[in-house]
Amino acid sequence: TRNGNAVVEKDLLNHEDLAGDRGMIDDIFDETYREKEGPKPPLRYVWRNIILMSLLHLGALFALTLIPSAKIQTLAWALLCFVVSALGITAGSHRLWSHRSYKATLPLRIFLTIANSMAFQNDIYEWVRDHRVHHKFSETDADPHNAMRGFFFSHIGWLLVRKHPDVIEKGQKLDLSDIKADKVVMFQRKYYKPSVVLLCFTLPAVVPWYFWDESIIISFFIPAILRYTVGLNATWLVNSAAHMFGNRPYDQNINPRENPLVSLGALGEGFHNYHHTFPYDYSTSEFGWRFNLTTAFIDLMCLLGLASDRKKVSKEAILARKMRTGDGSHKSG
Ligand code: ST9
Ligand code: ZN
Ligand code: ZN
Repeated sequence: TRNGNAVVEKDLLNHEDLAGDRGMIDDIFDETYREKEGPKPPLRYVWRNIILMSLLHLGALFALTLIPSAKIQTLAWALLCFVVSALGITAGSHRLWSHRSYKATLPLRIFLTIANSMAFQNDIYEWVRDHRVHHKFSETDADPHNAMRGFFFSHIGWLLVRKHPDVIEKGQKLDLSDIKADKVVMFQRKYYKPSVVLLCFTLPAVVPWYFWDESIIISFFIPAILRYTVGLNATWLVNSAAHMFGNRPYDQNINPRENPLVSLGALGEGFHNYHHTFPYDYSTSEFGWRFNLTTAFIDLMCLLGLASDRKKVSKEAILARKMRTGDGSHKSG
């Protein structure tokens, strides 16, 4: 069996810390779903997205040529914007809102929502909906970035075409009541477009120009355009590379892999065989802070009293799962 409900329940029972009230979060693989028979629906290109994504990536290439002329403060600022916006995805829409793997107080949720708009990866509500359906129907027609359709589709292609009807059909049956009940998330959804203009493009560009007289071209292309494009690709590599390249120490029957390189760029999100096996673990990895700035951030937030209730799978449950369904790679390293 793949990581179906029975298996997950067993892992849960093995660990008392998980008995906390995560509720019935709809992120567990559903092995009863079958893809529809017959020919697949034809691809329907979304030319607006194809053009905008091409322009964005051309802009990012141009930005690379500007790096040697940029001030050091501007590069440091771009890196800071990268880390903050990435945390809005990893600690925010992913580990907090999609998987409910820890709890966050109002001030932290406000910070993560601001960081999330800076990352411009669709509003939290839409991200969570797509992500829960990705876990529940992983690598089928109902997975928005189904890696069975190849590297390009799971990386960026899925954002350039209309969704497979099964994504929408299955997605509409998900329980999103916890997300709808979060006023900060629904506020962001209401004001999403202006929040992106302000936080993803304007703020990153204005700071270097205003505070240390950086040229307006460099201010716009490096901390805004290049930082945004790198953040998108680092995220997309989780869907593409980490579903294809790496070991499967926890469950060899699923495609997601352990990919330390992806983890490095995605602040800890590349341990993807672990994550699909134990989606409720707040660290998305067995190894704490190793290649995992997001886990360090969440731990710091707990220390400051801004977060609590981290869900962690016990070492014993992890080992039992490795022995039962792993590929044996954990023994060699
Ligand atoms: C981006 C997102 O890049 C990246 C997400 C990556 C996920 C990563 C996962 C890995 C985990 C680890 C995290 C690592 C992080 C590392 C960070 C390090 C830096 N369920 O979508 P529409 C319905 S975004 C239920 O338009 P189309 C719904 O009614 C980049 N229902 O479908 C909806 O209406 P509403 C920037 C669903 O027409 C309606 O259908 N953004 C679901 O097929 C229409 O929805 C862009 O580029 C569902 N799942 O269009 C925009 N889905 O919303 C890209 C849909 O009102 N998107 N419905 O309820 C689009 O333009 C379109 O979505 C489309 C499909 C053209 C792709
Ligand atoms: Zn995945
Ligand atoms: Zn996930």
